[in-house]
Amino acid sequence: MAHSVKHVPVSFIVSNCSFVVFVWYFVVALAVLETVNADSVFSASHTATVQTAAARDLRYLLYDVNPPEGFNLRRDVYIRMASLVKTLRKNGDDWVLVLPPWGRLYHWQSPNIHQIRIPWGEFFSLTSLQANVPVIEYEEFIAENGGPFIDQVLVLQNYAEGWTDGKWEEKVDERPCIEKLMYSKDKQGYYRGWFWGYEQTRARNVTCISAQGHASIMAPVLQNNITVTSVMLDRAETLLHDHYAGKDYWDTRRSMVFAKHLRLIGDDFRAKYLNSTDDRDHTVYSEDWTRMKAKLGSAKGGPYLGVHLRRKDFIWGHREDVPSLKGAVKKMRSLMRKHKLDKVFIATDADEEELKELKKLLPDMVRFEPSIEDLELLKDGGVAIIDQWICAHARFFIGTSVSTFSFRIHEEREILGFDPKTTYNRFCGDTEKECEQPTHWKIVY
Ligand SMILES: Nc1nc2c(ncn2[C@@H]2O[C@H](COP(=O)(O)OP(=O)(O)O)[C@@H](O)[C@H]2O)c(=O)[nH]1
Ligand SMILES: [Mg+2]
Repeated sequence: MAHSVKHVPVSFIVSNCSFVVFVWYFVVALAVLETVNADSVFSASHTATVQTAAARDLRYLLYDVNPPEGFNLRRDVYIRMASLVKTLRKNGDDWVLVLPPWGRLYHWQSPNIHQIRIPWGEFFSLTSLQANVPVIEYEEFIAENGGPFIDQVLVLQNYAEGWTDGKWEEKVDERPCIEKLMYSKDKQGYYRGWFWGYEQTRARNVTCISAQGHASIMAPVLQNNITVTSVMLDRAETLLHDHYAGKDYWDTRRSMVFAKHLRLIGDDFRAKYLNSTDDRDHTVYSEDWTRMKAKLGSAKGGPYLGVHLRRKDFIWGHREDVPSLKGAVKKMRSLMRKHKLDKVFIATDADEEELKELKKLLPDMVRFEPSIEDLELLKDGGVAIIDQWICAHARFFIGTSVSTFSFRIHEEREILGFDPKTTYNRFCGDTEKECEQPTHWKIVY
């Protein structure tokens, strides 16, 4: 729980600084003039429909996340949705989670490459995901479902009135939409909107739901108040983790194995430029995540310092907890001395100007820099994963304060069995007084 709260400032900063995203949002909002006039999904007629069939009905849960959110918060939301699907499956119907195609992410700015409608299989191992909870790609859903139709979209939102009497309680209610709806009715009466770039996709119904609580709070609504086959939760990040860092969280997290081709590229790079191999570094990975149970402290890691240096929107806000480049380099040099490492691998989203400065300050730094051809193949998401994979194999790692990109590296290192002292480290701001270090979240197997 404490951890989910920590995410809040990140989204806040992203939402405020992503001017381009803001403008885009505005344009879309203007285009959407229709207000929702939907059947009440909470109406008595729905509730009265008792399921009598013995066979479990096949049902689909789709979801999407607030557009400005980045890749790694989206990975976190997947964990929440997987948890909800597990709850739903325990209670009745045969629910399947439909993976929202990747694309249109604000940070994926490489020019001239096609980055939309990307299936999860390009970034993650589908068989690994499936060993945790039934999932299918969106295009499979279209095929199985007999067309690009989603029966019901539920747009999740907070409560307009906030917490009543300053008291937190879990609740969910159908409410009027607070924000302007991002869906509009077409001539046939279907709802059109952003469905991951699939322009033929439409929804039969759209309703707003105020929800305050953990993901499985939606289970009774999906089971009792809604009887249609496919339901999409939009703004799914509104829901919190059922149990952050509990067994179910870690099962899902461990199942999010990176696609093999990305791991192989990362491994080749480690061998070639960082003198790092799994055998020597005790980071042997099992293809089957259910059998991966490395002892804490067993991984040694390659002879390099791994760094995640988050810039862009993290420095635009002049945040106190993010260092200057000079400050960061000073810290890197001191860590290299302390741990007797003569190589440093840097993953960063720094712009060209900052990169130039960084190279001047630290001429020996190693970075993964794909050619244009490689980038077309891997896309920005694949490059980010390779960066994370290489950082995850370093003898010592230091990341950036409250970056979900860094958090996902922590988890990867925890899975590989690193000593927590080598993982839960972050840069301090140049003038930051209390520089609290990241929390160690232990795997529950
Ligand atoms: N390749 C690469 N991309 C990065 C790096 N840091 C940030 N990014 C990009 O910027 C995005 C940051 O958003 P997000 O994943 O939500 O992480 P957060 O904003 O740091 O919490 C990532 O998804 C990447 O696209 C990095 O070190 N390497
Ligand atoms: Mg982000």
